[in-house]
Amino acid sequence: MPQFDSSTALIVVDVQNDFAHPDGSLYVAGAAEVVANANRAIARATGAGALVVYTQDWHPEHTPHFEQDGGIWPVHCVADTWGARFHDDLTTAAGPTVRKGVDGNDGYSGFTTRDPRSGAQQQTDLEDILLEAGVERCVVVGLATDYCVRETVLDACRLGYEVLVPTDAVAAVNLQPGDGEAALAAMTDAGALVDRIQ
Ligand code: VGL
Ligand code: ZN
Repeated sequence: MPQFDSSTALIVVDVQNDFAHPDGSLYVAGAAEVVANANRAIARATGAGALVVYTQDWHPEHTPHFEQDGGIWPVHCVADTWGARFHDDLTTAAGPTVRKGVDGNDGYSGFTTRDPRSGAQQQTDLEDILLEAGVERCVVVGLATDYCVRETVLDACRLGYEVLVPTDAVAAVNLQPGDGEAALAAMTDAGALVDRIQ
């Protein structure tokens, strides 16, 4: 796990029941280890006075993001349902939560969401929260490596942050075998430090 300090933020991506619980509709294999290692990172960040920000995928009942409505995903993380809640084992409330996908947008990145029909992009509050806290470096953990972690990391790199991704605190959906590895390679190409960081 990396060293935290007051100019480093820990971004905990989408550790919600639908991704992190075996009964979840989009359960990601390896999520239990992610929860344990995310908790370790949260404890270290909190102890070092670093900002912790959580993201939540937060969808309406119908959105073109879902297969039933023309998209590719099973129904997941519907606002105010069990599936959208943080996994019970996750250390919560160490910092603010940014919800994405509200209004039916695709919300892969914690920083930006996108209308799946028009492609129009919208900002979440995440960048403002980081700016206000004087953050220069982001450590990104959570689910899933090949979707929300990847997009959050790529946006953070684009925005000029130094980005670290501890590989033992992320896990991939792997719709296609190798998606997780490809996502980690894309993050490395974008300038992120992707490693088993102790
Ligand atoms: C995610 C698929 C659909 C994620 C969100 O959090 O990685 N994946 N919506
Ligand atoms: Zn989603």
